[in-house]
Amino acid sequence: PLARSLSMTSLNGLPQWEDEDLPVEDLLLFEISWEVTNKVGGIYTVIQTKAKTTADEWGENYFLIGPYFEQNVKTQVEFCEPPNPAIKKAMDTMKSQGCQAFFGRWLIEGSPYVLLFDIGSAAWNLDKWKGEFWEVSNIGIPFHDREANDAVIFGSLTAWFLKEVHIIAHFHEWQAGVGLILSRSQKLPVATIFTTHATLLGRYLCAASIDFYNNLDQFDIDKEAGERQIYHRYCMERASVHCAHVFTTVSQITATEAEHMLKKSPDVVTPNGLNIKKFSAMHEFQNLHSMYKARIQEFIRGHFYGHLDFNLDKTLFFFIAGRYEFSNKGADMFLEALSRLNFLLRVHKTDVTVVVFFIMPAKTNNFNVETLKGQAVRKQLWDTAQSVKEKFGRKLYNALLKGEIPDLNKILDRDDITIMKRAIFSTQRHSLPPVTTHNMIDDSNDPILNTIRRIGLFNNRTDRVKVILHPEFLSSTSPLLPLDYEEFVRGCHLGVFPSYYEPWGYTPAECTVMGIPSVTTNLSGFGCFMQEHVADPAAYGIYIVDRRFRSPDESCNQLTQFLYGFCQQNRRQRIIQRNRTERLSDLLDWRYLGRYYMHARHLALSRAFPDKFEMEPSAPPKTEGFRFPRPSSVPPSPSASQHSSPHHSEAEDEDEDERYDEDEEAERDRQNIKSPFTLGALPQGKKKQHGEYRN
Ligand code: G6P
Ligand code: 1S3
Repeated sequence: PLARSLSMTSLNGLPQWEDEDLPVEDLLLFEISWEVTNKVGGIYTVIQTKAKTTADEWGENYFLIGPYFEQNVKTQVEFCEPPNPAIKKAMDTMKSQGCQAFFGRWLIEGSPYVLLFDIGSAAWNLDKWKGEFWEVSNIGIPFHDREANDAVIFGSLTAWFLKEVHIIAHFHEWQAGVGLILSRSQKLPVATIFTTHATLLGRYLCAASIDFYNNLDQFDIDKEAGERQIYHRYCMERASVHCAHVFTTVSQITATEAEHMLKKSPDVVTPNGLNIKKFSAMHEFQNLHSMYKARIQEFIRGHFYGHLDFNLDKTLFFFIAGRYEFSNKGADMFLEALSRLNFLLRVHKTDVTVVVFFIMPAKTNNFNVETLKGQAVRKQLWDTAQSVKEKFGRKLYNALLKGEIPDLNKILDRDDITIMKRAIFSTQRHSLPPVTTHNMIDDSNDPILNTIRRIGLFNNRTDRVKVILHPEFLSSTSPLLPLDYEEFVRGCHLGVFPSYYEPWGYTPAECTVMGIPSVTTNLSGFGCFMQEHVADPAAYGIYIVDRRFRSPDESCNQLTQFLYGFCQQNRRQRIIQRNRTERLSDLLDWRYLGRYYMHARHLALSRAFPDKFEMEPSAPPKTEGFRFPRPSSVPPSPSASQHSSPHHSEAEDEDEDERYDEDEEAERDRQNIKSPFTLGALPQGKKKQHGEYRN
């Protein structure tokens, strides 16, 4: 329990610390990030999904601070008056000096309050603030680095605001770090936390194809940062880490990286969770898979028009998605493995076809004509079939009314045959189905396209692996593939993320909670977390490629084997595996993982205000201690779990009811396996939680 509780009263409308007892419930928590209401990458997901648990704990005392962009705000924020007079006063002070700040509710689960600073409106202060930042940190920001300049404005506004209210402030990533450095240098009564979701140097060094993990302790980090012209950013990051009362990273692997790249080990590892929605019907997620797979199949019918000589019912959909960092995200290794997989499927004369989607945004000039034509041709065939069907139906109906069975050879007339022939002619094409859906601006230098050219995966008829690069994030309003990302993932069979640099890795985690198997690596935070918590990850549909202790070629072979093994599963095995995958969701739930953030906050308070707060002597929550055992009944790994009977028949594949066998397995496991929630008492809401701090 805390030695004394924290007290605040209002002085001129602003809160002041006092020594009298006042409930800690009145503390305010601010979480600051460039990605609040502003989707750039994975940090947005962290903040957006965690909001609900944090709002449950902190209620009206939880606020997020981010940058104001009109476009984001229009669709995500509902403006309102700040409920807290101190916040309103602080905002008014800032506004009176020309800096625009907006307040409202972010329309996501938990609907937390957001405070957004308009960076442009405060830009006239840039030189002054850069000077002040230099005074306290000796970090000089070059005028041409727009992002770093924005970070100084954002940080200065944050620190200015924090001066007016007393709180816990949790900063994410270097872009938010200036606010932390300034708060500390101005000795504001704020307990600070800094979370890094990657290190700048780690990201740069890995992208340069350097043998990073074997040389972690060898780098001259100042020199490396200087050579890459990120010295000032790296200084901002490193200063934030060292100024914070509590420093956290998203995984153990990033903790080790930080020890070397930022010269500090984190105080707490705060793994990323998700906001898990459980369906009341257990099979709902399987039904959704079926439903969205049908939508993807529809797209494939158009895209491959004239070349649809493969069986869509035996076609598997794989995908990779994320920030377009070709080697960091493992797109290089994935393509190489696909080339090997194509070879294996061809020599073994498998009837399975694999269609692989690359969803990685690049610069484009919209969709290309050939791709749009594909969907138009498909639509035309559909319309033709519908009109012939209608005419056929009418004639049949009339014949039946007369008590006749129509002559089926005459029921279609010459016109019908003509329009059908014309429709078939329109499906002739003289080119292969396109590898990319968009006109790429830098086509000749695009790393994915260049690799495809080198390995020759051009969607030939003989290829068993087909490739589609969709260089834009998905949207349900797309004329090509009208699905949002979640729907698309649900419709696929396997997510493949063989990253080399991946501090956490939300993409495989998202697959897991939707019950879609995925490939990850032991260089990703998620992969290591799963290895630690699941006895036989592959049996649960989490394939972990060893990129740490093997050569790239060996890792690529291992990845190929995973993919090939996956292709050998029958439908029933895939259904069983999806059920198992989905069972791991609890592990990734913020309701479980939120405890590490909570611990970080408690620690920050006890360090910032040692005379007022003290940590419980009990050990900090650990990420270890819980493990999913092997599934009870079915052979553990899919590659080892081929058809259970040598006389396996196609009918077996089609027998979908067999999935209910798996329900029994699930039920058995549910009784034997403890949920991670049993690991220790979870905070039971605000009162009790804060009550723990009391004397
Ligand atoms: C889900 C559906 C089944 C469907 C199956 C297809 O389990 O509930 O009705 O047959 O998906 O699985 P597949 O792996 O072949 O896409
Ligand atoms: C980072 O985003 P990224 O894709 O550049 O932060 C994410 C959220 O913590 C993390 O999942 C990812 O691994 C990092 O790389």
